[in-house]
Amino acid sequence: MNHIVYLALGSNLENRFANLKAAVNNLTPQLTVKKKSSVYETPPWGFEDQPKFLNQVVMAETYLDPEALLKHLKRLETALGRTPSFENGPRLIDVDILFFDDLSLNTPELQLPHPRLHERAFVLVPLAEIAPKLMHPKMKKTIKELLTKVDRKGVRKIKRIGS
Ligand code: PH2
Ligand code: MG
Ligand code: MG
Repeated sequence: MNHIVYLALGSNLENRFANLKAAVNNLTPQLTVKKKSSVYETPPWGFEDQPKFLNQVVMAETYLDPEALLKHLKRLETALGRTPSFENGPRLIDVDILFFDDLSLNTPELQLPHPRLHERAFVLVPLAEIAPKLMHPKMKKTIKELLTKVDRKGVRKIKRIGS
C-alpha cells in the first residue's frame, strides 16, 4: 500500500446512497480506505435536466499503479450495474481518481490530477471536509483555497461522518 489516492464518488440513479456505500465497500482489497467524507446531495453539473446527485470523497492507500487502479474502478462501476450514458449524463455509480500521490499524468485514458476538480463544488466541498490543507500539485493552491472560488449553492450535507 504505497500510494495515496483521493477518489470522487457520484450517483444519481436508483438507490443513490446504497450505490455509494457498495462502491466504497468494494474498493478492497486493492485499496484500503483511510478517510471518508460525509455524503452530499448536489445539483447536477454540466447537464442540468437529470436527478440530483449524491457525492462523496474518500482517501485511500493502494499498491496499484494508476492504470491498474483505473481498470479496477471501471470494473467495479460495471459490476455495480453502471451502463453507458453520455458525457455528464445520469449514472448509477461513478468513481473518479482526483489525485494519485503528487502525480501529473496526461494520457488519453487518464488525466491526473482530475482536470476539472477545481471547478466543481460537488468534489471540493466533500474533499475539503477530509483534506482542507491538501495542495493541488499543479495549481499550487490548497483545497480550501480552491473551494473559495466555486459556487456551492445547493450542495447539502445529508449524512454525517461516522453515522
Ligand atoms: N458527475 C458528472 C457530471 N455532473 N454533477 C454532480 N452534481 N455530481 C456528479 O458526480 C457529476 C455531475 C460526470 O461524472
Ligand atoms: Mg465523473
Ligand atoms: Mg468517471
